[in-house]
Amino acid sequence: MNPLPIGDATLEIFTGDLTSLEVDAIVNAANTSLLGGGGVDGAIHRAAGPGLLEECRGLNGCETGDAKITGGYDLPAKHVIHAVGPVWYGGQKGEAEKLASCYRRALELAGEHRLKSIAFPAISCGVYAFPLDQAARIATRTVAELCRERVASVTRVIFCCFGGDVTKAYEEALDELAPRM
Ligand code: AR6
Repeated sequence: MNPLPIGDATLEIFTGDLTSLEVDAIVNAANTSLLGGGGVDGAIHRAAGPGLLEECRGLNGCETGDAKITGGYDLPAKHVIHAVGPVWYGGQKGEAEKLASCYRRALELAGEHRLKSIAFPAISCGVYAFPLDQAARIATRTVAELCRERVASVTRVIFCCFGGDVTKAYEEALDELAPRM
């Protein structure tokens, strides 16, 4: 699938490991403690080395729907933006708004640090059990809105998909989006 141009940015899909990407920031699907965990969070901490956990200890955690930024340490990415997605409780507990807020806050932080390239995992789509198709639509729409309004500083947004089912959901979400942009 070709990158989708929106505003000053392009949105693209990459299938593979987020920790391999040489970008200004990768986004972590963290928990409120910001002290590590499994899934992509575990992979990021393993690849970044102990300096990342050390910096995270000083951040005092993070609320659901919010994000905080650190260095990238041993990662090829310069920064890590730790976003805390919602746990899926069935959809009536503000899950969609909180997930959109993660993407918005991550792009705002990228803007404050004048970052140009950013890569997101499918936040909340693993352990937190957010339905994949809905999450992919929220992720792509929220990012596209900020890029279209030229609120975001980034020129390259990568949706990093770990596995074919995730890639398919994002391809469909971007397909839905394309005619409206
Ligand atoms: N690169 C890209 N994506 C990955 C990678 C990777 N190396 N590894 C997993 N994914 P999850 P959540 C995908 O569970 O649902 C942690 O313990 C994975 O396939 O990592 O937001 C935290 O500490 C899925 O599509 O995050 C929290 O406690 C997506 O990343 C909790 O899990 C998100 O899955 C957060 O749960």
